[in-house]
Amino acid sequence: MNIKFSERLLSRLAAADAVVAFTGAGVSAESGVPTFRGTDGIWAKFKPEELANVDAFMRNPALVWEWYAARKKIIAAITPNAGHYALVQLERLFSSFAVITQNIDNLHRRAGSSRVYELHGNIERNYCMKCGVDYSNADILSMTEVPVCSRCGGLVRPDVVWFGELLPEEEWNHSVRAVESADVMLSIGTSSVVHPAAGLPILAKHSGAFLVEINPERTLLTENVDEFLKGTSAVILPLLLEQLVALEKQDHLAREKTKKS
Ligand code: BJW
Ligand code: ZN
Repeated sequence: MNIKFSERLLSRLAAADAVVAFTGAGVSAESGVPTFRGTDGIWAKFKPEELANVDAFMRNPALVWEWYAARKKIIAAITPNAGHYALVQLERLFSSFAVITQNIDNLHRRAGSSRVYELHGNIERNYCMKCGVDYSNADILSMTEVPVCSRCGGLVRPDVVWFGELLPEEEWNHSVRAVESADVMLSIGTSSVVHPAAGLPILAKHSGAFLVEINPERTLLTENVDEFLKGTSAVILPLLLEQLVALEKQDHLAREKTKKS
């Protein structure tokens, strides 16, 4: 595919010291993890409130666990895609680069991103709601009934953030700090409907960052961004990386020439 990004976008990126990539379910779609909303989303049939909240879990832990066990299996079997890997390469071009993700699938870390803040938890972890002890996915998936704690008999739940729950404080604080000092923020593959995470791109813009959105569809954020790059993350991110590296090479050659003359 041949997309030529704007001079404005490339020069803002080339001049940036600090960049933040804020990601959502769309980034993992091309790895085979279904998104939440939209016609193909995992919630096309279920309302999020029916499964992703603590009341639903207490009412019917077997149903909620059935859903998480299925997703744990899908996620364990897939691999990061070209979008995740392009973010790993981009990290090397800036003095500060953070990935802030709403995704729980651990694919950014598996791809090799070194600074990842997970705002909605991680599906590879589980804990007892009564005594807090951790359980691995291997422990959980070997159980045939609803997982209960072998130490205290409490219910075990996935370590993810459900509706009405607070986001992990440390991850949130680090994210806000990274966003406030970003020169460029990329919002990638998120519908921008779930708060407080959806407020981060707006915070970046108010703090002076150049705001870019990558998504095949327009979202609630689109009218606020400086550049909207329409397309999927596994296509757009590698192209952006390629054109940025080409620009840096040109600049380097130009500087070498000036030194010689
Ligand atoms: C592609 C693509 C490709 C497709 N390439 N792109 C302010 C206003 C209104 C409500 C609230 C508010 N503040 C808080 C609330 C309540 C609530 C909320 O936001 N509700 C809204 C739905 C209205 N928020 C909360 O409850 C949060 N907690 C909180 O606020 O605590 C304070 C509090 C305490 C007590 C009482 C009240 C408040 C917690 C939110 C937790 C969200 N958890 C989930 C589940 C995680 C576990 C799990 O996975 O099972 O997180 S919900 C779900 O949505 C998941 C996601 O991380 C999150 C965001 O979804 P995302 O990533 O944007 O996915 P999609 O599917 O929506 O979009 C995919 C996008 O990709 C689309 O745009 C596609 O076009 C695009 N795409 N293919 C690139 N190849
Ligand atoms: Zn326990």
